[in-house]
Amino acid sequence: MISHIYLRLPRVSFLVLTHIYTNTSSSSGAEETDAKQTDTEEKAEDPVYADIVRVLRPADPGVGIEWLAQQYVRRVVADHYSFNVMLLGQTGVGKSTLIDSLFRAHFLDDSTRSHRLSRVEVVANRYELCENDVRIDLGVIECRGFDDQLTKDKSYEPIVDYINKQMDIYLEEELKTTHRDKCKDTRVHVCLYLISPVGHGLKAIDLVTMKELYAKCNLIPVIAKSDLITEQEMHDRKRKIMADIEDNGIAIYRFPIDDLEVAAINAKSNAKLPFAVVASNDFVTVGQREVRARQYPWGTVEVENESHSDFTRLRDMLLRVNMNHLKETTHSQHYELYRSERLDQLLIETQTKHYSELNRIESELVAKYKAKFGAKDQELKNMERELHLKSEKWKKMFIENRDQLELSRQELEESIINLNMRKQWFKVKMEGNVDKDGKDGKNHKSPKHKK
Ligand SMILES: Nc1nc2c(ncn2[C@@H]2O[C@H](COP(=O)(O)OP(=O)(O)O)[C@@H](O)[C@H]2O)c(=O)[nH]1
Ligand SMILES: [Mg+2]
Repeated sequence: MISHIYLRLPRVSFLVLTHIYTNTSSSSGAEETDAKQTDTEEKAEDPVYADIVRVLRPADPGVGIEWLAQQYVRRVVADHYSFNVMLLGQTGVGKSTLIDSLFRAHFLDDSTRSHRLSRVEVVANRYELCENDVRIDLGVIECRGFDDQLTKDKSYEPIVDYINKQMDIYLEEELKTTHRDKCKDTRVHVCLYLISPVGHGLKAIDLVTMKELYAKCNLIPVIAKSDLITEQEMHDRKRKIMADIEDNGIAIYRFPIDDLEVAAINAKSNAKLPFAVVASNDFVTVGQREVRARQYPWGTVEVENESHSDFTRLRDMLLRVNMNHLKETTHSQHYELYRSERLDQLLIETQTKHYSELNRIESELVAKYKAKFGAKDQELKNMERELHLKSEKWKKMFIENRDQLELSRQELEESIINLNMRKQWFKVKMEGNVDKDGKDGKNHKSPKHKK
């Protein structure tokens, strides 16, 4: 379900971009600018540096370079900056209350009967949030019925399917346009994984789900309802949860420490993970102010009081400091990984499709050929068989004739030899008769006829 609700918020200061914008005019910003100027002047005097870059300072009142940050802010705001937060955790852990508290608003929630769902249901709503003329298009994605079923080993599937589906939608958009900023972005930029404050370490369902999710989106574990446990219990719970996360190789989102401007605060926040938060939709008057709080017989827990819980730190980390980084990481890390795998898969699917299409065409052609030339084909085959039989017969006859001829040739040769011998004998006899008539008178016998 997608609904569009326009919310004009009291000041939450959620855009890091406004932070850039205000930096140039704030007093601490002015000090920083002075320091940067001195640094630049020093570099300009350095002969080696001066060889490469010459620093020029346009005369006052300036030429407009300083408006670059505002140009960037304007473009981002005009392009409809979208930010999508997923809330995951068992029914009743405090997902809806936390998102309301984070944005100081009241979002749609009809999850009263989510514990009766037969499977996990992912419900997404869209809202337009406006703060000091900066608007964002916020997606609130709540996973209902999580941990409510008897069979839980596949509880993560609808969640993973939803995340993949949004990546697919973005991929489709991206393939259609050349301008990345114009793509409608419904990808999950951060998943707040709410963990019960009581228990030892993480439950099996938490581990299985986190393992499935950490490579798909920026996963931030959060201990909900931290007002229900003592400070010591909270420290123990944090330690055990982090040990389970590390032992199971789950790479949760870490706030970046490569940007010097926010490195210190991010490093401090990383050390406090998982944040233990309190949330509420109730308001209590404390002193002169009305604050979001939980009222107990023994006292009041203020949601935005830094000494009561990590709630303010969580909000600052998500909105004021790292919102852009969460979006960038979603794009450069999780989406890129998904995209390359998906494109490979698409390539294989296309090749398989082409291959089966070729097979189909081939079998169609064979069938058509058979229908058209089937009878002729059989006739040709019969003729071929007959020819083969005839050629075998002729071959046999040829061999028999050849043998017969050979025999006749041998007999003829023998007759010739015999004849020659007789001729010789007669010749000798004739000569003998001549001699007998004239000299010896011996009686010569003729040789026997040799067969
Ligand atoms: N003690 C305590 N109760 C909370 C906190 N946050 C929410 N709750 C309560 O827990 C109940 C369930 O909260 P809800 O936000 O509807 O949970 P969801 O089902 O996860 O969306 C409500 O009665 C809330 O008032 C908290 O930080 N501390
Ligand atoms: Mg809810």
